Amino acid sequence: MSFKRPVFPLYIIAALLFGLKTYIVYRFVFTIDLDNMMQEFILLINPFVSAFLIFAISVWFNKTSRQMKFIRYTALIGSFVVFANLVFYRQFTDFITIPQLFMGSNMSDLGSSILTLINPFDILIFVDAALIWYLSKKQESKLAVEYPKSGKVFAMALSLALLAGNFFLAEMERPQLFTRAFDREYLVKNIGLFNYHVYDLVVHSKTESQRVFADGNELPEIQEFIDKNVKVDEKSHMFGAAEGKNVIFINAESLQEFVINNDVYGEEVTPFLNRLIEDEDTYYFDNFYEQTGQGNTSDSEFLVENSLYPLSRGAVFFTHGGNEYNALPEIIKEEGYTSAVFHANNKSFWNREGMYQSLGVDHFYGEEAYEVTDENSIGWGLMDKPFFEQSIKYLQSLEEPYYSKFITLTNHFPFEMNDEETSIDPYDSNSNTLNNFFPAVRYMDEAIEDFFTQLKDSGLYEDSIIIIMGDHIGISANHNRAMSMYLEKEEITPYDQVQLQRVPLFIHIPGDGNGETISEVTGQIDMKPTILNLLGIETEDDIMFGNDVFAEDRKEYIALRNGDFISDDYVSTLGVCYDRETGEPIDEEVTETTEETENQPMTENACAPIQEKVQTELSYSDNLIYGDLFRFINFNIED
Ligand code: GP9
Ligand code: MN
Repeated sequence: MSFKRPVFPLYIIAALLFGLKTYIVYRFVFTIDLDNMMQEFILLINPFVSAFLIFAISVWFNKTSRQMKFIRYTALIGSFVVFANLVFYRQFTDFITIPQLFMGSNMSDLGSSILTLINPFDILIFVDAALIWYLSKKQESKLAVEYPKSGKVFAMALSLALLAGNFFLAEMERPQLFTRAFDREYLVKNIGLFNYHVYDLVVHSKTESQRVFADGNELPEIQEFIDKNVKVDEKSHMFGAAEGKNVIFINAESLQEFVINNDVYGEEVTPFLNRLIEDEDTYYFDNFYEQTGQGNTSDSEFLVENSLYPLSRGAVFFTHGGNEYNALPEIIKEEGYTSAVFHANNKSFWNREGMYQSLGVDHFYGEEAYEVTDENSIGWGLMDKPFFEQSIKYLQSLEEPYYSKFITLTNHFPFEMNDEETSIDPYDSNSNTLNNFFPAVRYMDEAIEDFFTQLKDSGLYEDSIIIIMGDHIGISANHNRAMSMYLEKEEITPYDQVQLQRVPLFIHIPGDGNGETISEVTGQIDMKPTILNLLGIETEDDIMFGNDVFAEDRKEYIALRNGDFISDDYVSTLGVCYDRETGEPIDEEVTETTEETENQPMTENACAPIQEKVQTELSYSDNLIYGDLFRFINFNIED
């Protein structure tokens, strides 16, 4: 049987071009950290390995026209995947996960943000696909392959061998690469964007099947871990301090701690909040961390309402919006509280409408509850000042006592402001995002000040406590150069990066008089137990991973969603243990030297014992959500 060998097979041309393009994007467009030559090498080979793997499938098509069609569509779809990840990366410094693809409604709502994330030069990403398209149509006879079976098997075997080689190097460079699934940058830089997506798909199917097979068997083990490591026996001195009062919770969009008591060219960024810290009725927490993942605001809401961690992939509001929970609104309803959320955005954004039902929220005032015009909106929608102003009437109509949450919107990337509402000058650096952040934060500060006045004027203030919490960072690591300039630091180290994850927390209790600044390490996971304690509500057997922020005896660490943590003494990030006070890395200690290990003593990092607990805690929280385990528990409130 005769077969045809082409001049140069198109699938190889396509793999080379596609590999080269992907490498250029990895190396020069994504900001992937490379620490050594091995990492450089792996990053160089993996785009070619995965491109070869995909394009080599084409040799199995017997009809050359089908073969050509496969190659050109693969090049086009592949280019689109690179482009989509790039746009996503510019916003989130992260790669797309499968659950996020199902959040189309959110993506389309990105509106003005999306346009700022696309660059005209991005069109170059499609150049190779266009060339392949042309060649596949015009030069089919010269470039198509008709191999005998042995040739096909050889192409496949070669591509799999290359892949195995790549995986082997990757696993050597980064042990446990595949088990630390949340470290997406490591996955992409070691196995490539496309293999990462395949891996993500496999993980996704696995977690989906977890619910089906779950039977609640794990619950005693989780409860035991919580009893031993999390639960505090003593009630804090603030137990019942706000009994029967209304709770007004302000979710302050993208508000970070570093702007508090700070200035831009001599102008205070948050004059109202700074004064609020000094108020005798305010408890201010300056070492309070956000613990969100890919679900941003919705993740912070999830943490607050449940004292569970959001997921490492996707937004739990989307992926597990139908689960059973034992959320704060449900618990306090038993004590006669009404709950309401105010947010002038689409109700479907982050699947809030669906999730709020699962969390037991009684009323959700979304965009349609507000009068939104061109004049009173900017960026993502209704500006914060009219938002608060228009909310007062609804707040007055709620049955007391209530737990209400206000989610602000103006201080959201890309931090657009109009001239009339801009009170301070932007910063001047190479990052427009950071520059514009300051005037937008100042606007939010003014909006919150006005809201306090309105609460007082309408008589709602006295019977309420007001909690203000930053939901997550607004300035990502992409802006580190500008950030280091603003903070007058030589560089932003990984330690600094963790410290930048601090967001402000204010607990303002009118009439309290004992307010102070509290510097204990605390986090969003602590909000549910804190609010329950303030209201004097005791729960029996609840599953929570946080503590009351006022408790003397607290869990020894705050875990971040990526597995990093902060304890009294240490900050652990990217596998390095830092002294929390000095920010200096701590040398590994030699823990064991046996005969066999004499040449290579075993070392242990000071953070290791806590690290282990953090991993266990995060995975227990994940299991509770993936297995929908709350459906197997009957919760009771203590009388
Ligand atoms: C949108 C608001 C902002 O409704 O919550 O979204 P974010 O991107 O911060 O999650
Ligand atoms: Mn947000």
